[in-house]
Amino acid sequence: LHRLAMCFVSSVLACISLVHGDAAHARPFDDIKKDGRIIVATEGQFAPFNYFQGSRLTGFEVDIAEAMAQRMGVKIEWKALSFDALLAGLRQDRWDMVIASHGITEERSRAVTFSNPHYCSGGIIVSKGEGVRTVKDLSGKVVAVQIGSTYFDNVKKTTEAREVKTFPQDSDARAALITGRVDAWVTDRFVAKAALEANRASGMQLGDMVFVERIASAVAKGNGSVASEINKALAAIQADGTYDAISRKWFGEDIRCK
Ligand code: LYS
Repeated sequence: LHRLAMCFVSSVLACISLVHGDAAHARPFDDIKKDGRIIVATEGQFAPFNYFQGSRLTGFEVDIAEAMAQRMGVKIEWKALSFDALLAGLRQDRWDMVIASHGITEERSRAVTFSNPHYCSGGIIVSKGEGVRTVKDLSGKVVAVQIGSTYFDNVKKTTEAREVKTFPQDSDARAALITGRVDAWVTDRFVAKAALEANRASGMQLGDMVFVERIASAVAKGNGSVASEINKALAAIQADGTYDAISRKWFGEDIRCK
């Protein structure tokens, strides 16, 4: 709406560039603070980090973001979108921040600015029955992963899997394993643990970790004022016990990077 209003008061040329996104620039923290609300995008399909309980968005990252926003003195307006749309939307200035379990990678760092990590984790092998536990065991096997994830890149890079099948959502990759369409599923180790607990009859079991990663929220490339407010808020909730309490509530342990 704001951008549309800008169109009316600015020249035709400026208007065209706004519509095409050339002139789109991320809101600095001062603007967000004045507005009183920060627009935060997540996926909502990655329990227990961000997911829907009925129509309610919940999860560890939702709680962490809410606690950080409280520290920053702003309210969150949540958006839930498919994983592959999230970082691209920062560039188009569609939201101020993304928190959706993104691992910090070189490639992503070229497109967005990451805050400090809010947890450390990694990809783990999940299989059914014996025999598929280690990276070596994945040789010649069919592995399911979510599209656009670090699981895809790392399974490609470190294993000799015969095929890496991609799925729009991580839960689709899980379903492929449960129904026996693939030999293994590689996902976040905390997601895997929760999935095992929720599907005890499925016969799924945990294997080895494939890689480790630091998970952070992201802002538009170069939006330093928002990144530094996020870092300050994260440090504050990690110092005052808030982070620890949220982490224990979801995982029974503190999952911050050590
Ligand atoms: N941590 C992984 C990544 O950075 C997975 C996130 C997937 C969320 N559904 O790609």
